[in-house]
Amino acid sequence: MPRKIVERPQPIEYLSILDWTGKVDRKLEPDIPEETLKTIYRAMLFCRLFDERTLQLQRQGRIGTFAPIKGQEAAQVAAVVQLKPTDWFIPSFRETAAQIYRGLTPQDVWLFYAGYNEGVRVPDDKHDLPLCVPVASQCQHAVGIAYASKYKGTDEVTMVFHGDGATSEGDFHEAMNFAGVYQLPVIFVCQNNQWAISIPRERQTRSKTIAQKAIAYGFGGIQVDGNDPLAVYVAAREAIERARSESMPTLIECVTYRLGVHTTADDPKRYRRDEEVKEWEKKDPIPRFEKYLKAKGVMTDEDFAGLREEIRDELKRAWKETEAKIREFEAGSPDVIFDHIYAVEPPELAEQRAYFLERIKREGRPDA
Ligand SMILES: Cc1ncc(C[n+]2csc(CCOP(=O)(O)OP(=O)(O)O)c2C)c(N)n1
Repeated sequence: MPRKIVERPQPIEYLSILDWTGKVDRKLEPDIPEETLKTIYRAMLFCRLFDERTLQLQRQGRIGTFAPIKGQEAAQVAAVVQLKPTDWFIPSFRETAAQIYRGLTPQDVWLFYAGYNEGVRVPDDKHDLPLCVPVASQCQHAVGIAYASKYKGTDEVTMVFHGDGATSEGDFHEAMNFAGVYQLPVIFVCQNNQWAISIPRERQTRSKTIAQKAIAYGFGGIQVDGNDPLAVYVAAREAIERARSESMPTLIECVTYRLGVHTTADDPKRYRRDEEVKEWEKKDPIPRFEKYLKAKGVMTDEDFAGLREEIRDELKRAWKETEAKIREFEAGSPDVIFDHIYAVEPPELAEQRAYFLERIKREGRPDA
């Protein structure tokens, strides 16, 4: 027979449990302990307030440019909350909520954006990687780590985050292929926030979903409402289980929205409509989760307000500490910019460092 269907196309599942009005699908609602629900909420709110404060600091010129996460808190926190500390967490540059949940402090993040490498130094006992700016390159790191975990026979799972734009990069496809061929315990979490700087989702790919790209590589993909912490939690739970017990990868597409700027160097008014943003503001994961927690009797309005105050105070203290650290670093020698580049400094860099120090001696510090 010259023509036939080789295989029936695999359908892609879409999962949503808590809609934006606060209505829950009782049949799908996961049984999450109250303490975990509160932990997820606190982490989401913490990062929303952290994000607002970081934007102010950047606008005041106290730190450099950064990528805000406003709107993507549920997709990040509810995905990582079930990882063990020994599992591997690999972020891109927009996973501050997940990074902070995994143990990075606001002081670390601010120090990094103020220009100090000390802020991205991950303690040796942690199974986390520093943020990755080259789009999709972290997918390669993730499959390498997952391959090592499988080779060593550990039960570690690797979770890597990337954007919708990253799915157009060769690195993403190579990583997906490698994960499928070697059946690696890795979970790709795509934060489909609808925009890759000024490129909208519909110009990124002709595929109907991003999740379906997993089919081509021989494993499962699922699309979830990324602003619904319950749906993200369930999809992550299933993917972690599949990775841990069957050593099989999964691609989770979290349909979410970047409510703010791409980075603080960007002006989205030049390419996207305000009405679009307003529509997505209605689907904001934080008020949605508050409605759920209130209806369930887990938290009250007073609890929400109290928590906001507590977090604001914590952030105030954290910035004071960060400023003190910055002053301490500033008092040091500016040739610190040559540190942490190579484990062993190559001769040309040593020459540049010596020239720089000599010039400072002659002409004074450039920042004085
Ligand atoms: C390899 C590479 N190419 C281009 C860039 C410039 N760049 C930075 S972010 C970005 C868009 C990324 O979009 P997406 O993957 O959807 O993630 P988002 O920023 O929306 O979270 C681009 C093109 C880069 N950092 N790395």
